[in-house]
Amino acid sequence: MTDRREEAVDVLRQNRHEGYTIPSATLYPYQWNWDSAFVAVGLAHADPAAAKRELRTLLDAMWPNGMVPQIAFWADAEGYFPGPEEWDAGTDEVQTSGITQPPMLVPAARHVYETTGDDAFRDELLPLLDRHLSWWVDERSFDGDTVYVRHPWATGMDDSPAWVPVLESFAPEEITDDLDYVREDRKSADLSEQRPTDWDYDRYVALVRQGKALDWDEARLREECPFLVEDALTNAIFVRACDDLAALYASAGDQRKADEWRRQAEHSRAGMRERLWDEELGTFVSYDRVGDRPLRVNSVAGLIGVFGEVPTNEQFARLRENLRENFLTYDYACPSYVGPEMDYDRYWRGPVWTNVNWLLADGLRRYGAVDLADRIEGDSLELLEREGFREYFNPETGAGRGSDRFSWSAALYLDWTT
Ligand code: 9YW
Repeated sequence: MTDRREEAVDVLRQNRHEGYTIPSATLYPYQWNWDSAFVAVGLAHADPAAAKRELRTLLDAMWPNGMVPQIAFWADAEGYFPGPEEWDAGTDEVQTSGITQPPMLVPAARHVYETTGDDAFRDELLPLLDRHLSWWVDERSFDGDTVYVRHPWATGMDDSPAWVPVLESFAPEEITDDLDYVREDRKSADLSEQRPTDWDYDRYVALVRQGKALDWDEARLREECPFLVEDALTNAIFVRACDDLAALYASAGDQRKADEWRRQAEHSRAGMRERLWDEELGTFVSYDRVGDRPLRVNSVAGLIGVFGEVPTNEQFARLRENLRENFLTYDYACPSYVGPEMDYDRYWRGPVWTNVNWLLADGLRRYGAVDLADRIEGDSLELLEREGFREYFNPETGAGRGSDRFSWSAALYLDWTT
């Protein structure tokens, strides 16, 4: 094993708690939803038992209605805001946050199943994954095709410039009367230039306090929450998740269920092509259901449509052009956002993230764009080898940013180098 691979295994071992892996010992001390999915992908070869356990623990945090939370607070920890009391949500089993994250756990489950060939694991997970994706359709879709989220943290790309018009559309005081809080994510001075701003944070916290005041009731939140967004990234992963669930059912011999989820994937894909495609930008964009408007920004989120094989061939030709002309002109692929508010060092406003690169490269291979996928994977490996397992990277200098010994960076390094 190379030194870097050994180090990756070590990062994951050190970040592992009882049955799950925390994203970062310095910033994120609990179980996060899509982080665990990427960790499971990376562990599938290196430690298959831990990969399966990771997903089982995540599904243990599922709410009775089928929502899989963004955070599961399995054990007490210091240093994260908002913590369990602030969210005041969860199940008899575990306290959780009151929002979800992109359903990456389904593609991860398929990956782990196909790597291990463990039929019992597949059969155990099938009904749980089915319940989760059914929740998206039943609780989080206006039209039965595309799905929505109700917090920037649920998108996984918290401070994307796409959310600004929605966050501007309400004053935090309109939805909560308590805006007192202390941030935990900027304790070290050098991080404050790399994290979301206070303006963003006030709105994130107000949305949490509104949710809590409404007892996380989906129907009431659908009426009152000012942030109801059909996120391009979540939808791309949702479409892929439906296809992957169909494939898992097919391998288990349940053709009826396989057909049902294949049809849902097609239906959701058609909805995305029709409503979320932006021909001028050459990408998918998110849609604000409250303001009834597209959120037109050139974010890598929209390119990840390829992960769900969403673009038609014509749309793909345009998307590839956009990728080449606007994203691959930086020294390191692939910046998370390009446009007027681009900031090379701030979180989802420009830096390169390895999980996004992994999704994009996987999707590009599905379209036969091997050269582009190789470029993205090659840059990711170069960054990880040179800078270590950082949370994100400056797309021009390649400098590592955010926390170090970050779990999904280590996990995806393992997957790429297997
Ligand atoms: C938060 C844990 C999470 C990731 C998100 C990333 C950040 C902040 O950290 O979110 O407090 O949840 O944006 O994608 O899951 O690594």
